[in-house]
Amino acid sequence: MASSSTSTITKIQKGWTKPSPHGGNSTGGHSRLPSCWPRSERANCLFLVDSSPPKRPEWRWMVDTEGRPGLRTDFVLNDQVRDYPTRSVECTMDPRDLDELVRTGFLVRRGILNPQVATWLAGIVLKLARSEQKCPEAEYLPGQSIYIRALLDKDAAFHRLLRLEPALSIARSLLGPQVWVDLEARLNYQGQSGVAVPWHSHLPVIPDPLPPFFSYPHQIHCLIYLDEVTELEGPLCLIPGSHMEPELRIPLGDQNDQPGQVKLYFEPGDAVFIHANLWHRTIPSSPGAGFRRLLLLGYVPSWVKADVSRGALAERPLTADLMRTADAETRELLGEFTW
Ligand SMILES: O=C(O)CCC(=O)C(=O)O
Ligand SMILES: [Fe+2]
Repeated sequence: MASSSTSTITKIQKGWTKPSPHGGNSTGGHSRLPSCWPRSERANCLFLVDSSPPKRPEWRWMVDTEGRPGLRTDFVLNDQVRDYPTRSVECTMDPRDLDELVRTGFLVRRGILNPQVATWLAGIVLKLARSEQKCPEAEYLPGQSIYIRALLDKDAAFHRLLRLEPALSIARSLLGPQVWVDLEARLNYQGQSGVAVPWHSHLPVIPDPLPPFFSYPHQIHCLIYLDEVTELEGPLCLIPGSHMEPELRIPLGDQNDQPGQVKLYFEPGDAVFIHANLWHRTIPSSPGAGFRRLLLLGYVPSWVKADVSRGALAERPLTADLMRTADAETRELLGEFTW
C-alpha cells in the first residue's frame, strides 16, 4: 500500500465524514471547523462558512459479563427511504483505547487471529504469491516482495475476515455504521536483506487550502501480521499523530528516522489499526529474515465508491471506449483515480 505500489483500497474515490466536531466560535477568518481538524487546514480554509458541525456520537459504556468495558453507539441514519433506521454498533473495546486510536492514529491489538489461523492464511498467501508472480501485471519485485490484491475474490478462506471482531466494530464506531471491506496482502520473501517500504501514508489527497466541503479521507486500515516480525524481518515504524498533519511532507523513498517514531514488532496473529493517513514505513530486512506476510484489511465508508449499482445498464457502456482514448482530466471526471 505504499504510494509506489498502488492499492486497490485506495483506488476507489475515498472520502470521509468530518471527524468528531466540537464546533467552536467563528473567529477571524476561520470557519466553524472542528477543533480536531489539522491546524493548517483550519488556518487555510478558503471561505468563511457557518456550517454547524454534526454531533459527535455518544459512546455508551457497557460492561460484558466479566466486567470488561466496551461501548455501544446507536446511529440513526438520515435515510428517508428506509424510514430513518437505527444501526447500533457494539464494540468490545475500552472506549479509552478508541480515543487513543483517534488521537494517535494507531492501536495495537495482539492476537486478533489465533496463531494457527494466521499460519493457515500465511500458507494461502504464499500459494497465491507463487501463482501471481508469473503474471506480467503482478506487483512483484523479483525475489523481494509482492502485493496481492482483491483477496476476497481469490480464496474463500479470507471471507471469514469480513466480520472479524473487534476490527469491524472498531471501524464502524469510528467511520460510521456503513463500511465496506477490501483485503490485500503483502509478502516479503525470506532470506533477503534490504527489503523495506519507505515512509508513506495511504491517502495523499488533501488539498491546501482546504475547501469547506472537502471530504477528509478517513479510513481505518487493519494490518494483520501472519509471521513473526523481529529486527531481522524489519519492524513497522510509524509517527503517532501524523494522520492529522497534512503539512508533514516526507520525500518519496525517504527511509530516515523521524522524530517521535515508534517501532512495532509482531507475533503471528497480531494486528495494528492505523488511520489510513498515518505516516509509516518498514525497517529494512536483514539476511537472516524469515517470510514477512501481512494482510491489509481496509475499511472504507460505504458511500465512497463510483458505482451506484442500480438502474438499467447500457448495452455497451460508451465510457469504457472514452476511457481508452480520453485525456487525463476526462478520465478523472469519469472516475479514474490512481496514485
Ligand atoms: O509491511 C508492513 O509492515 C507495512 C506495509 C505497508 O505499509 C503497506 O503495504 O502499505
Ligand atoms: Fe502502508
